[in-house]
Amino acid sequence: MKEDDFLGLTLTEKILKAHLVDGEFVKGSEIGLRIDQTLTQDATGTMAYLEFEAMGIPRVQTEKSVAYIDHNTLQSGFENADDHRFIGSVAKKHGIYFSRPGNGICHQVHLERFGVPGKTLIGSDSHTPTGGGIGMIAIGAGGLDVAVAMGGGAYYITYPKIVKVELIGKLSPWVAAKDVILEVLRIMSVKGGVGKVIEYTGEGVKTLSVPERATITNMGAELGATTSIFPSDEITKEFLKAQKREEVWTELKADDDAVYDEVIKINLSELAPMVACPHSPDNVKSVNELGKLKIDQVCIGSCTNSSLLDMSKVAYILKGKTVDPSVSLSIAPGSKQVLNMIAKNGMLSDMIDAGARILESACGPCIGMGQSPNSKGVSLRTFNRNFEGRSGTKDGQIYLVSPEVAAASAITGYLTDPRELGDMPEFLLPKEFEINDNMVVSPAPAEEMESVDVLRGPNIKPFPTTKPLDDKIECECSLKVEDNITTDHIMPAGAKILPLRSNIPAISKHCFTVCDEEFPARAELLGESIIVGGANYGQGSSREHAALAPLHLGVKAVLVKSFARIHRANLINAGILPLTFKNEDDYNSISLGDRLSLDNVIEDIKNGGDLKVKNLTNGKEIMVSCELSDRAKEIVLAGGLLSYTKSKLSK
Ligand code: MIC
Ligand code: SF4
Repeated sequence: MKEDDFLGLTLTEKILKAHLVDGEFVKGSEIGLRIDQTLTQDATGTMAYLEFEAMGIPRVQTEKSVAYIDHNTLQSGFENADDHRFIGSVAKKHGIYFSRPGNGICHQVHLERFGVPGKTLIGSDSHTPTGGGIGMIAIGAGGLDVAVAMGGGAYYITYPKIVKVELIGKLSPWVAAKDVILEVLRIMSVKGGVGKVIEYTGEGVKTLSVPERATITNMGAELGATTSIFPSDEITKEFLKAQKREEVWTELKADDDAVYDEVIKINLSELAPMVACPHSPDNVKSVNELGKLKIDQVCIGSCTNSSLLDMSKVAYILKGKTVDPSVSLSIAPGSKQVLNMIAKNGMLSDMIDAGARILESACGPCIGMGQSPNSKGVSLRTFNRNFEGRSGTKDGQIYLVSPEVAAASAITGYLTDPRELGDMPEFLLPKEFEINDNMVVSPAPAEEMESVDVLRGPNIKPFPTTKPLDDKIECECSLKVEDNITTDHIMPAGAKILPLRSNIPAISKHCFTVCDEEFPARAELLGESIIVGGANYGQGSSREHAALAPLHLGVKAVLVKSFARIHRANLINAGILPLTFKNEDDYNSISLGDRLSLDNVIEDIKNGGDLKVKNLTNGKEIMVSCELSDRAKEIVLAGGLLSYTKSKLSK
């Protein structure tokens, strides 16, 4: 490609252009991208690999695909261990690197060891945009999309709007990268990023290290954004050099005359420590506004804030102190590299001395795998999500904060502004990280692939079957829900349910039980049904189980005011119709139990997606929309992406 093809472009456009394999560069239209790298984690990975196997492609076609084990590491039964073994064996057979349990959280490890500036990465986890911290276009996707990309297929997104977040100034002592992204969330809200890429620019960028940038791009997922990205500059180069990977560095930035769809300016010098209050990451207030909130628990870790830099700050604050007797403090360093380095430099000992409960390098409490707070417990967490019930305690009060706020508060027993700690030393990244990739297993060489056995446990059930779209749908509304329904509502996680991720019939019994205990039984009894919801339906995680469980329960269509990006794609991939109200007020015209009917579905979808829904219970007729790209139409008509891909491959 010629240099001057790139004049006047944003960084996002440059990378998208270099990877465009289908479609045109028109805002709002669908484009297909060549994917250089993929990642999976275990909670979504078993399904992704079952789907990959079903496509019948012997070896991954990407430059690098990595399978991580980091979510379901609490092995309270055989299920999770079986899943780990399955993923390890399938990875070996099909050309995928396998990051063993204990090696760390996928996003942290991928940033350290595998990410490459300017490359595209999709991951079966919504926080894949962490890679934007080193200038990747890194996007969270459903497992099936990742399986297709592993097979060499394109990944499709809506050509996004690009938001410039111009950073000026410099963070004050004890104010953190977490406070930057909380400020962006305060400004934009959890649905403000849908259909957009957030691109960080401005002189303030060079004051932020790679781990700080990665905290910001990681939690951009909570904006609903397609992804977030920082330029790849000298700071990126230093980070990669310290990881002994300098050779993968290239300089990447937007052109000076790049044109953006929206501009937001943030003066880093003016920010103060912030908190996202229960139960939404955009419910942001300053620490001072909240005052001396009494706390019961502090959890430090997760893919947002578990880097060596974060741990250094925490260790400094805890050194020589004792965790307040009324508080339980847990710390999960993000990777084996981080844990090993703090073990060697004495920081781990400072944490242990202070009374911290050290957890393995994994997602842990972030996904409700242990450390659920006490009843009505107030828990400060350095994580990225505080949805109701996600911690495992239904009435738990979860506040999201920076590691600095978390550590300072663990000592005092109440929400504390870390600026009260006085002068802050300069925290620097090491010139060299400790490198030892012995927990990453290489795939078998091509000539030995055949002989690798895939090891399947009894809990691993096949991908659910789908059938081509029916021309007439007539069924009841089996559930009516409000705005901002998260995938944690649709398909809850936590220690009890996560082990069922490889078993759709079993996990479906927990579908939507947070909102309505009776839903799974009711839907199953009805055989076929429609779910009705509000705005931003399906926000949060990438789990395709939030589409596969409804599919198993016979849900034919989901009719809402608006959808979150990944979940809408997952519904299409599962062959479930994603419908939106033409007039949002019509939401009020449907009640639970109403019988709904749609005729001429196939023709209407083919002709642009305006469909009439007759409410046979109250006689009302409303118009709904199912606007799909040509490719998405074919997928829905075929009964989902797997059937569509299989039929394409067989041709
Ligand atoms: C999450 O943070 O919600 C998860 C668990 O990482 C999910 C993936 C999953 O449900 O397995 C995500 O963010 O995509
Ligand atoms: Fe794991 Fe939490 Fe990050 Fe999801 S958000 S990948 S559960 S650490």
